[in-house]
Amino acid sequence: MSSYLEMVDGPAHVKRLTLSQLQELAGEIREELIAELAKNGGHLGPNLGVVELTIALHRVFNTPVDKFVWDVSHQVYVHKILTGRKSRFRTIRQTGGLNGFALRDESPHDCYGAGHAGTALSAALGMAAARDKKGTDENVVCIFGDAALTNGISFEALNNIGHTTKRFISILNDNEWSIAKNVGAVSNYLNKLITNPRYNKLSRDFENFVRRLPKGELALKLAHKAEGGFKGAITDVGLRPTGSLMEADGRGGYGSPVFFEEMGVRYLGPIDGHDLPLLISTLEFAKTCDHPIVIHILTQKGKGFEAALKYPEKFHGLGPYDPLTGATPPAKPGAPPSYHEVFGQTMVKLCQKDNSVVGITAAMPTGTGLKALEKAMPERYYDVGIAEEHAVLFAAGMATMGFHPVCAIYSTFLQRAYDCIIHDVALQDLPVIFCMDRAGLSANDGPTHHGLFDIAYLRCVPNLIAMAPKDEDELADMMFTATHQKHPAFIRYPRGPAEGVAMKDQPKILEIGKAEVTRNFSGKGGPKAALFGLGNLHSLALQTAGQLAAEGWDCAVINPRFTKPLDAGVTEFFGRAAEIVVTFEDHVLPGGYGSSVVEFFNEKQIATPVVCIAWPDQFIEHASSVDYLREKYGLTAASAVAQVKALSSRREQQIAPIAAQA
Ligand SMILES: Cc1ncc(C[n+]2csc(CCOP(=O)(O)OP(=O)(O)O)c2C)c(N)n1
Repeated sequence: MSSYLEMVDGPAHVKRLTLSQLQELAGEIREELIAELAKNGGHLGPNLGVVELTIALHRVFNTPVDKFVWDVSHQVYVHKILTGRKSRFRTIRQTGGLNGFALRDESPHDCYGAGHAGTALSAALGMAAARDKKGTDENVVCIFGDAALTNGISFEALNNIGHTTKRFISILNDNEWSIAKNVGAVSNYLNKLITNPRYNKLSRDFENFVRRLPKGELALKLAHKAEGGFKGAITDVGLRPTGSLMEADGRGGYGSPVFFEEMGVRYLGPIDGHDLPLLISTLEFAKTCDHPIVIHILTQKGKGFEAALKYPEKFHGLGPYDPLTGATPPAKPGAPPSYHEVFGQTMVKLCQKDNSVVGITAAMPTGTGLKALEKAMPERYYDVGIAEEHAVLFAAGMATMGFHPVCAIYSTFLQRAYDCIIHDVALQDLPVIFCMDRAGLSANDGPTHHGLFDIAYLRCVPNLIAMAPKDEDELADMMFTATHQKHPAFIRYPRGPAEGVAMKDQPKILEIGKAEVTRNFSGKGGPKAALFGLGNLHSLALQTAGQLAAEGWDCAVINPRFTKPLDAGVTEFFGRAAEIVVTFEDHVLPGGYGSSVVEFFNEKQIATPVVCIAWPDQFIEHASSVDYLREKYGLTAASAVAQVKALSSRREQQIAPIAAQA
């Protein structure tokens, strides 16, 4: 760490540095981000883009009294460094370390936690309304990206701002990228705004506007003192030539800020989001406004790191990399493919054979693997923006017209679209297919990103089929099976590498609601245990069976395949045949697969005790690895064996006195 960064440990220190010292601080923070994140990865690009903005915010405002609400909040690393967490920065996203997102219980400077997109405008507006009600004076500042504006909730908030408060500062951080390139009409609109050649006029309007307001002269003086002043900076950035008039918006016209203004939000910008003096002046001015305001800033995702500028999608969020070149370690030879790769390849295969299949992503082409379809068959691929509810309704519409739309949405993000699943897909019994990646833990990201609730939230919904493959070959079978259904079908699978099994050339159709017995009782004696290992925890069930067998147990292992409908025949047979049943699932205990087995036993009056290996009823923190968290929370073979043995000896003790009485 070098000089200014060494000195700064809280917002008060930021306020003491001169402008040129702050500019040096920005450079040092960039170096720190690049060097530290190289070790364990993180959201490098978004954070490099907001260095000046974050410094300016802390220079002008006063957290924790003033409130910063960050959308997604993957871009809060600089904010963490400037709010007393610098010494722990190297622990970010690691076991016991700082979380990678804003977290209310991590610091009073994190007034609002997030991890999902589109939440900031609404939450900040709620805070502003609460402040107005209480009659206090703090500033509420909402920072949201251009892609957050593809999300419905953001629009719901915009619709409401003008009616709700007179004091609301929002900053639209426009870097033209979501994780992938931002898509859709809003993105085009923002592009039209920033390429509008009438910025000189706008800047004059802005000056007049500023002059009329209290402290306006001061704000202008500050602005003009800043390098280039408003006009110069706006001209430099706002008029970045992108080509001919026709190219600017594709239709020969330019955008105007009327959209925001009609929503009752005063629009300022676009301004250079890396011009620290200009940012400071503009924020100073915003503080004086007695009407809601949006400041449109232009930033570069990955600024200061060549590789990140060149590959903004890769550097949005990534694992370890070389801090000089940005190179990432090559895949280990012979390593199994990841589930999302298998999903992507299978989508291409299915689409090639079946004209009714299309793929839909909500701004996650690479993460979900659907990019493979975009490359191979772009006409069968839809990126609808960060808009999960819309994605599901859009799919429902297509399904009414004979298509089999596949919504590739992470388990955690699908939570957004729950009503659409019930009201629009399941109630109308439409054959929409949901491929839920990241079902299970997303260890480094933590609780906002773990996909641990989907079995529970889907199990209670009529009409649907829900599956979990034990390996990648079964994932392909399940996808193929889903395309032959007349009902909604959901497939959950985890983040990361698959099992490394051989894939059949052609997937096969699975019988709905049929489990697979992968290891039967040996019949050689010993107490019997039936282990039901769902999805990626099937291998844990096999491992547990091995350990129990070594201690004299006779174990059967079942791959349930379906969490809805359950295989009644197999579940009843093994439930009655075994002395103990164990269920394994990468999901929370309440309402999960194990719960469904217990309910089923109750219904059938099967008295066999059930040990449920699942995540406990609490939000699971982030950590360096899945293995660490599994160990901590008992999702291991050793824990399963111990629970089986403890239950078995309790039962023996209960039975013994009864036998003695007899
Ligand atoms: C509901 C939801 N869907 C998808 C995501 C995945 N996601 C995280 S960041 C991001 C892009 C955000 O882009 P933008 O808001 O423009 O911010 P930037 O990263 O460009 O600063 C996406 C799609 C999410 N966090 N939440």
